[in-house]
Amino acid sequence: MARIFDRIADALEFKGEMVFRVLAYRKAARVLDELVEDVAALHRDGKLDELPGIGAGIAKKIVEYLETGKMKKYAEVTKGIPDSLLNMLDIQNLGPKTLALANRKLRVKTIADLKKVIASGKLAELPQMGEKKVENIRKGIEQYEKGHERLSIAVAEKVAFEVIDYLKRNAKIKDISPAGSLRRWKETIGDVDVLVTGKNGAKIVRTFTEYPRTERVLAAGDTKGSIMVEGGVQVDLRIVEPKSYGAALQYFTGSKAHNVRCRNIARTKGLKLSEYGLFKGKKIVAGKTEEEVYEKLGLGYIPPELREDRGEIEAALKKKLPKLIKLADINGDLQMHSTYSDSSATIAQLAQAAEQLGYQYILITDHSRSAKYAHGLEIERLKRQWKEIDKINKKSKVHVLKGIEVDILKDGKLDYPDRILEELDLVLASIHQGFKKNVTERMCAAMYNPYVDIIGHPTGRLISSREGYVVDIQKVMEKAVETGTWLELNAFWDRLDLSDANLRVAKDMGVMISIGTDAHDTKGLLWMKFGLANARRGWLEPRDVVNTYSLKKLLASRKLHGKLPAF
Ligand code: DGT
Ligand code: CA
Ligand code: CA
Ligand code: ZN
Repeated sequence: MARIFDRIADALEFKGEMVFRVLAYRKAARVLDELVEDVAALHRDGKLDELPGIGAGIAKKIVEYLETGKMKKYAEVTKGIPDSLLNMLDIQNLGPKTLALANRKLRVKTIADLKKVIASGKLAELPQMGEKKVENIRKGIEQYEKGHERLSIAVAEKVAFEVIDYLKRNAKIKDISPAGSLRRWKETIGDVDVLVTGKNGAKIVRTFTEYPRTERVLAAGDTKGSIMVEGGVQVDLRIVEPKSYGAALQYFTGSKAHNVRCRNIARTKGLKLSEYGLFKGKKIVAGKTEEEVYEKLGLGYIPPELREDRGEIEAALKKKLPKLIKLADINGDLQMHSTYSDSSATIAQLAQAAEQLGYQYILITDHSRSAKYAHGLEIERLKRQWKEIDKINKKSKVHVLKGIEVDILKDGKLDYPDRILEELDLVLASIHQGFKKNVTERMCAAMYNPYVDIIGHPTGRLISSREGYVVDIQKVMEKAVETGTWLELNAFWDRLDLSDANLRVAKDMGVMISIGTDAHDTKGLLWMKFGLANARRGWLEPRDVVNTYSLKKLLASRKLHGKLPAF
């Protein structure tokens, strides 16, 4: 149902409908998508109109769909507009008006068509287009295609979890584990790999191909199978014997580059490593568990997140592997939004959800007043929020910290005066406007403000769709160390910003990292695991991350309480 509402919004946008009507459908789509309860049950109990953002008109359409399985509005607005065309609205820099024009004048219906009219120069000749606009669209297509050939970690993880759960319940298997890039927790995943042990391989593969969400069976044999799951996710399954499970897991976890190094090390020891085991001549010396394989190679266990041949082999040989941070080390979440701005969760609900995660503290970071699109807080409302937080803290086990995600404005100033920032426990400053204009300078200026503790999503990328700011991140890191400002690792799966590579550099420079989920509902707090995955891929240890601090230490580590400010 959420997808249908999104499609209606796309079609209306394409037709040049008024923005507020489009937004109403988008909002409905998001609310439904994030809904925990059964929508049919809500309807039965007459509670549909209690959903935030669902007006009478939308509620009627939900009921129509529940009762008839169809929605007239959907058929009406999408009539004559192919899906391939609407999908193109996700391309950055290509607005609905331009798309409609290209469709009408140049018969553009697919991305391939669009690329053709860009190459031929015909798109640039349309009224009000020009070379520069077209160049931006071309870049948008590039980014879109990059983002769509690989899956986000969040999508892949969910599919893998469901397939593994299905196999555990329906097939006779002994061990089961994800492998490949998913087990290494890469930010994007090409396909999902799953490894199992069990007696009857052919039967396990058959059960696998009967997974209810299978769209297509790509391969099915005695030791491997491959399916395409709804939504275009490929899942590869391998079956091995228990005596080879560890070696196979090592092999199929990859990365290829890491495996090449491992095999070479085996060779120098007069051994041979394959997916069947570690062999001396014909005799197997290790294979049951990954631990024994790594042990016998003289490396000691290397966590999957490090297996990229980025120095982990050298570190392992010297027994200098990092003691990676774990989810259990995390004492709190340092970025989230409440109903005061654009989230569906109240502060009390967030505190309660955080308690279930065993946290000591959370930082509420609603948007500041310039963020009109996100219902940013005027000073009056911010002050009202403080009162509510004080009240909640009297009862709550989790300490709610007063914070803000204050906009770094186009001129480099912050969206609130210092006298307001001073009142907050922690201040997170982020760029949401002017992505190309003096970003480095503006961020540095923000870091020189004694009340700014954290810079939010420092590169501004969206993995699936946006490249991010034009920013000298090295310089930002230098200033972060100099001023004692923390840089954020945003755990939202489409940001994961700082990236693993940037985190590694930051760690070596001595930058402190602050992890925030940027949750806009209580479920969003669970994204912490993606942040942790990225942190581990960036070699971070507990001491590199302020979320491992106790509440007391966290507050004592703010720049105003430490060695600074000398500026
Ligand atoms: P992906 O799916 O593109 O995100 O990346 P991976 O790493 O999951 O790659 P995939 O699915 O092609 O293969 C899974 C693992 O199997 C890979 O990480 C290492 C192993 N593997 C696959 N093909 C080869 C190969 O030709 N040589 C070696 N050494 N290992 C391989
Ligand atoms: Ca894979
Ligand atoms: Ca694969
Ligand atoms: Zn933000």
